[in-house]
Amino acid sequence: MRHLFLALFSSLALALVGCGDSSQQDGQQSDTAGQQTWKFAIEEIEGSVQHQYATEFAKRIEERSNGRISVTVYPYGQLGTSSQLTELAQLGQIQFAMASPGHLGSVIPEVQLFSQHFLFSDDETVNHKVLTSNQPLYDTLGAAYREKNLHLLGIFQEGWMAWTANKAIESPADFEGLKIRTMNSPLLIKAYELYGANPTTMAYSEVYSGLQLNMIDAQVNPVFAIEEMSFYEVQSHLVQGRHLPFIATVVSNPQFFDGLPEPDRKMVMDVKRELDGMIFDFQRELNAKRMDIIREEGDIAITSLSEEQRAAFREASLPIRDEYRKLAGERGDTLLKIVTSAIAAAESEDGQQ
Ligand code: 6CS
Repeated sequence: MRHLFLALFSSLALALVGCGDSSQQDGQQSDTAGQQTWKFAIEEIEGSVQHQYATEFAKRIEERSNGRISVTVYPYGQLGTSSQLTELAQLGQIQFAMASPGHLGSVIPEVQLFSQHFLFSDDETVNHKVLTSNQPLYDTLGAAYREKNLHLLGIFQEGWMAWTANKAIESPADFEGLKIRTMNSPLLIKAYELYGANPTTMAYSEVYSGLQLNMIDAQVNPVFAIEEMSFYEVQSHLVQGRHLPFIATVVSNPQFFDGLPEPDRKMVMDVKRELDGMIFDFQRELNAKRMDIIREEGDIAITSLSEEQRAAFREASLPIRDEYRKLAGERGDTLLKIVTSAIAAAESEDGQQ
């Protein structure tokens, strides 16, 4: 049944993304004068962090290629759910996509490295350094992506995840029986089970009505998303625990990426490196601005966990490391070692400055 649906969806998406007069190579459009159109699908709506990334990517590629290459950005809802965007990139029907580990974890277990509460530094700049430039991380995780016919191009943060709920949350016990919506990676579900919650998954687009109709009691997302998806309108509490940064990955179709002429591949990599810094600053400012909007327009209690309260959550979350090793095997264990030692090194470098 699922395969039938995928086949039907793929032909529909093919029709949507592949139409036009020009000839097609690997899902991209090109004409005899060498003009090309690349497609970049994102998991968020216009105005979001991912939208900023993709539109800046498009702008810079168009400029650098002197208009030879144009990039069409498809915001959330135009080509399908997160999992469907990943499938389109695997099939080569689109050249670039955002793939959040929160959704990708059921396809690539190793990526659930990014779903582990309290693994990352409390300092976003430390995480930024590790996630954007640690080569062993890119090589090891990139190999897992390649096995699923995806090329891992970039990793970046979109801000701290915050909980919204219809009750106050101050300790793991407050999660007891709480029906919280998470993205669909097994480890995210497990993380909330460790707190005693009753996690459930649903598409991003259904969360607002799920909360409004009391089908779910809580959800978890960065502040900018809580504002733009209006979740704060249908919840009574917003709780900042800094338990996990929202991490996104940028993927490309491997056959397309490997088939690019060397100068074009270099252009893509140069743009990726420039966007690393741009998107870090952008998400910080956007999250702060959107928090102000929620404060001004919302009727929601906003709280932050104290260090003591965070310590209780950290303690309750720790069994997740072994769960990750079970799901992601030897390569997962290697990734855990790479990231924990890189974070410790970056923290001590920062401390010395
Ligand atoms: O919760 C989700 O499903 C989504 N949240 C964000 C902020 N980005 C993409 C993801 O699909």
